[in-house]
Amino acid sequence: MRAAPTRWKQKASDMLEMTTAADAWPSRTETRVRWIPRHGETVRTSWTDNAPLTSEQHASFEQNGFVVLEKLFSQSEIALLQEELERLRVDQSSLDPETIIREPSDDAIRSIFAIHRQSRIFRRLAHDKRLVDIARHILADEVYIHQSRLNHKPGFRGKEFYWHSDFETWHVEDGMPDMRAISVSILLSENREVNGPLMLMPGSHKQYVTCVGETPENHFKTSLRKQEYGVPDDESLTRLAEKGIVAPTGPAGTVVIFDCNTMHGSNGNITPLLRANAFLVYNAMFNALGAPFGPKQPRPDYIAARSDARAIVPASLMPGREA
Ligand code: 6CS
Ligand code: FE
Repeated sequence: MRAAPTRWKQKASDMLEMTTAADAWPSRTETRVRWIPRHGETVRTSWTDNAPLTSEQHASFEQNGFVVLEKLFSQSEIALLQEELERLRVDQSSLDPETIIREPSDDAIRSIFAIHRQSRIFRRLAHDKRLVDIARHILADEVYIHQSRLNHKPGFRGKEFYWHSDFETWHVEDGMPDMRAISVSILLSENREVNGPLMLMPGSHKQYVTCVGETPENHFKTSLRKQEYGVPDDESLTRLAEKGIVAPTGPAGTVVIFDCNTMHGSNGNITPLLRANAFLVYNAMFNALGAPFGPKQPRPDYIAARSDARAIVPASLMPGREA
């Protein structure tokens, strides 16, 4: 009789150990798909009058997992970013060749990673007070850049990005502990219905959908051109899409901010029209990367920052007010 409480105690401590060691967001570990609900608020700071988002924008992010901001930047700021985009497209001599990802079918540039470290203009953009304030508001912490990239989706041959949750990849392949990161996409060309704009599934950020298939080592060497692991199953995508699929369109300068777990993707671009954007991922400081949950080898720093995980200082994009 008296032994029972001890056994219970023993059992409780075993369970505690199991809970601390267990992965809260397992993926690519089982042959079946699981939906794991996400609890708690996505926007971690309560809305007040001086928040950097209006109450509608704040509520849209909370409910849908994304928000679209128009006219955040001036015409001259956008022109400056477009000039820099073009400069890097034409001449990559200043870039680390490793950071340039090409289309799977030809040599056209698909993405350039670590642009905030390789370009003064994009470094300023990453530090821009308007963006940093929104990131701090949503994540309720100081922030740093986990990943940055330029996505060119060239006319005629730009290929699609299949449906995915960024967090699924960042957790499994980069060891990002929790859903405390946001992506900011700054459109650098007009995005129309026809030239392969970003598509998002509203509300999908509230469910974590596990993926099937073990990640091969060095997966990034192929996944950034065409992703084959970390891909959700058709049935889950069908269910998530029941709330709709939204493809925000707008002129260059439009900003789309989305949660790291929002299901998204984009079609190819067979139009003659360029589609390009700059992409910045802000992660909460306390959510810094650990060991990957999947492959043993972490991905390179230019894809998932470890060495420069320090808070970024809000500044202004315009010259003369350097970060
Ligand atoms: O693997 C990654 O980290 C990148 N790949 C995709 C398709 N989206 C998120 C991220 O930029
Ligand atoms: Fe993505």
